[in-house]
Amino acid sequence: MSDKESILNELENSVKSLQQEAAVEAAKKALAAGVSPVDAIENGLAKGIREVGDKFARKEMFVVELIYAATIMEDAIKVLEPELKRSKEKRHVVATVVLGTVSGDIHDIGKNLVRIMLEAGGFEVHDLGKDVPTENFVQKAKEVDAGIAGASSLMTTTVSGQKDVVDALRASGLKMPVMVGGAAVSEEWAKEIGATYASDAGSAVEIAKQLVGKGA
Ligand code: B1M
Repeated sequence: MSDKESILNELENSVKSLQQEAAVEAAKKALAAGVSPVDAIENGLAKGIREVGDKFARKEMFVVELIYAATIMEDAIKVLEPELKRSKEKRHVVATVVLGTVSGDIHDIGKNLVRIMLEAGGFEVHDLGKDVPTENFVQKAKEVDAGIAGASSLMTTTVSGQKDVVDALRASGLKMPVMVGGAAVSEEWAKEIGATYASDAGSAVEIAKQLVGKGA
C-alpha cells in the first residue's frame, strides 16, 4: 500500500472509529505528505463519515456517535482548510454566490466545503448557514445582486426546500441560475425544479463557472 493510500485509510478509519486525535494527526500527515486536501476529504474523511451514516441507518450506531463523528470530521477539515483555500487563481471575483442549506436541514459539512472551494475558485460567497428560511435566499440574492444561488440538502425530507428556493427566487423576479447538491439530490431532481446539479465540491466550481459563462 502506498503512503497516500495508507494516509487515506487512516483518515477514514479515524472517523469510523471515533478517534479525534488520530483524525487530526492523519490530516497533518496528509499535508506533510503532499496529499491534496480535496483527496484527503473526499477519499478519506468523507468515506468514514458516510460509513458512520450507514451504520446509523442500520441502527448499529447511536445519534450521539453520528454527532461525534461529524465533530471529528470538522476538526480534521480545520487542519486541511488553509491548504484548501490556497488559491491558484488570484484574484478577481468571478461572480457572487448566495449559498445555504435549506430550511429544516442542519447538515452543513458538504455545503461548507462547497463554499471553501468556490472561494478558492475566485467566487465571492455569501454563506447563509444551515436551516435557512427560503425568504433569506431571496433577500440576500437581491441585496448582493447574486450571479448564482446555491442550495444544499442532505435529506429526502428537506429536498423540497430546494424547489421552494427556486420558486421563491422566480416569484420575486430573480432569474439567476440555481445550483443544487447534497446526498439527497439527483440530476433528475435538479432538472425537474429548474436548477443545475453538482455532485461534489470540486465539480461545483466548474459548474458555477459555466453557469456564469466563465467556464471552459
Ligand atoms: Co445526518 N442524516 N441527520 N447528521 N447525516 C444523513 C443525511 C442520513 C442519510 C444518514 C442515514 O440515515 N443514513 C439521514 C437522512 C435520511 C433521509 O434522507 N431522510 C440523516 C438523518 C436522518 C439525520 C437526523 C434526522 C438524525 C436524527 O437526529 N435522528 C439529523 C437531522 C436533523 C436536521 O437536519 N433537521 C441528522 C444530524 C446529523 C449530524 C448533526 C449528526 C451530522 C451533520 C453535521 C453537520 O453537517 N455539521 C450528520 C451527518 C454527518 C450525516 C451523514 C452521516 C454524513 C453527511 C456528511 O457530512 N457527508 C449523512 C449520511 C450520508 O450522507 N451518507 C447523514 C460528508 C460531506 C463531505 O458530503 O454532505 O454529501 P456531502 O456533501 C458533498 C456533496 O453532496 C456536494 O459536495 C459536498 C462535498 O463534496 N454538495 C453540494 C453538498 N451540498 C452541495 C451544494 C451544491 C453543490 C454540491 O451546490 C449548492
